[in-house]
Amino acid sequence: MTGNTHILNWVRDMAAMTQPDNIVWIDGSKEQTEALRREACASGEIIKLNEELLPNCYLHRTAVNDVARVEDRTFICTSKKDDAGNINNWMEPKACYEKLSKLFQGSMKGRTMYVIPYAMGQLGSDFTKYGIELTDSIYVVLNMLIMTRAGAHVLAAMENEPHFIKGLHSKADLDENNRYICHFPEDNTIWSVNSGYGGNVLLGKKCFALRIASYLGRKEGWMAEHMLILGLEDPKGEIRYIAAAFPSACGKTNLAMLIPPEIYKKQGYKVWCVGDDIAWLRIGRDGRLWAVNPENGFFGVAPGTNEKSNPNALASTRRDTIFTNVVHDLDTNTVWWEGLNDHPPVHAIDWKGNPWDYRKFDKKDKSTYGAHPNSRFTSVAKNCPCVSDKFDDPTGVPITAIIFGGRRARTAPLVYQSFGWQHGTFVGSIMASETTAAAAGAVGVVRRDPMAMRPFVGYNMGDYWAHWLDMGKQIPNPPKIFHVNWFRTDGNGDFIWPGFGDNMRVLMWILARCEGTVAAQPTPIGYVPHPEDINIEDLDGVTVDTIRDLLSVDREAWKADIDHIREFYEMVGERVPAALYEELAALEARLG
Ligand code: OXD
Ligand code: MN
Repeated sequence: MTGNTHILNWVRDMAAMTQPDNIVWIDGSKEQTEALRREACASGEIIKLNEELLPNCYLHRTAVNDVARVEDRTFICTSKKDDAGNINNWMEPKACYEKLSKLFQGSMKGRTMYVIPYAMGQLGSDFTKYGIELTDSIYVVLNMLIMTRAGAHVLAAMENEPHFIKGLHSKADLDENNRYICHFPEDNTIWSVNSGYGGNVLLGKKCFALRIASYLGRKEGWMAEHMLILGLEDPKGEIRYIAAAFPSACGKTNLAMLIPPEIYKKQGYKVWCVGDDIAWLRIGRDGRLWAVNPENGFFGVAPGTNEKSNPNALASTRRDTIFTNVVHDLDTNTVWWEGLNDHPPVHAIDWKGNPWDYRKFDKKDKSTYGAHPNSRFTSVAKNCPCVSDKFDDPTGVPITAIIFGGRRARTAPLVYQSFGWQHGTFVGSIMASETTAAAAGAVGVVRRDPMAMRPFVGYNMGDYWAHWLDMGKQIPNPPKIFHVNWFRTDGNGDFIWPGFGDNMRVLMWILARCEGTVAAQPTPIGYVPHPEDINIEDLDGVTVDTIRDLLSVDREAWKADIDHIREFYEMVGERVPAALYEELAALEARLG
């Protein structure tokens, strides 16, 4: 175990409250992990899949009322309400501890408490932070062993460490009316109760690596962002790294694992994945901004993942993976989900555990889906065919460009470049996505999601923007900041840009701008490419005119957006930096 009394005392106190029958320390050994898998198979918590077709893979189903992150039950508990800000739900820390203590009281009776020592980041790196998660769920343990670096070696590294993130999780009764995901950034503490769904219970991910880490980043002078990291290698073997923030379910995993179009592949271009969801960024000794992916695996959305959309992600799921809420194919003892292929299994069980008849499937009726739309795979990053050889590098990778992106039918062009860091921060702050016909509710409703961090900033959004502006002043050689929109539609509502691998054509323009080898046209919103500078070689049905249309700046749509942005800033409140209001006024003036 450990001699670290900070850890021992805290585990003792949490056990006194939750009253587990046993306490088991997770060491990460093959033997212990295998024994836990056997126990979870025996209890039905997980199902072992076909060892030949999907070696070392398992299927888990959550409770039907527990399938996604719960933003309305997620709280930031700072002593002052203003420090959490208007975007976050807030509870006074003492009141929250008291309220949740009642739910945790005796919640592990008859169960085992697992103690998971884990690190976010590679051991020995300046970036790395430690956490301990206490949980009564073997599913959580098995996922954390994939998603983080966890086990005895981490506990040994924490031997003299007073600072670690204290995470307490109990499934309790899975009561959705008493489900709480609470963060106490001033105490380095996370309490999560009455859920068993990944984003609510794998406390290293959104809770620690984004909410608590963003708070620590501000205090300590670094940044925690909802960003993928990819490396683009040119034929000379030089690799440039890009970090990109998109709202949840806008294709971060697909972009991070992009397959270059044939025209680039045959010249020797390659794309390497460093991370698909979270980036921690620090100023390096060379004055550039450096990034690591603090995670160790991918917690990806299964539906829509296939051989064409993302062969690398699919390949990552072919072994050592935990599938959650997908279809169980009984004939082959494998898994399936909507969009995997055109061969749904004939004898199958759906995500709720009921027999599933694929012939009744109706795209418009969610109740006929075999896999839940938010069903997931938890896969080992190192199993990804395009994982970067810098994945484990404790120094991380230097970032050349930052990209923000959203899903906009008309307003945002395919790509534009900000005028500089301050304007780039403004561009990030006004990021937005529109709801699509695929989801319930009105079509085209704009949700502002600044830097894709709306659900994940662990403090006041205005202070977060101020921190971005401060960082810009401190980075001697900052990345250039861009905005992309893969989702412009034509009059019929069809996407104009092919997306997926062809997004590399846009990345090439972005990198050329960073090198200073291509010109651009200044517009009121930023620098937009000359249409002929986006490479459309071998791109069926896309002409220079298509690109011209994709790059057009619709002034009226932007003017209409200004009011929406101002309303949003007012909602964020008094701490919105003056510099961002100045950028808004300047944009308005440029639009005329
Ligand atoms: C998310 C995720 O919801 O990564 O953003 O799971
Ligand atoms: Mn995410």
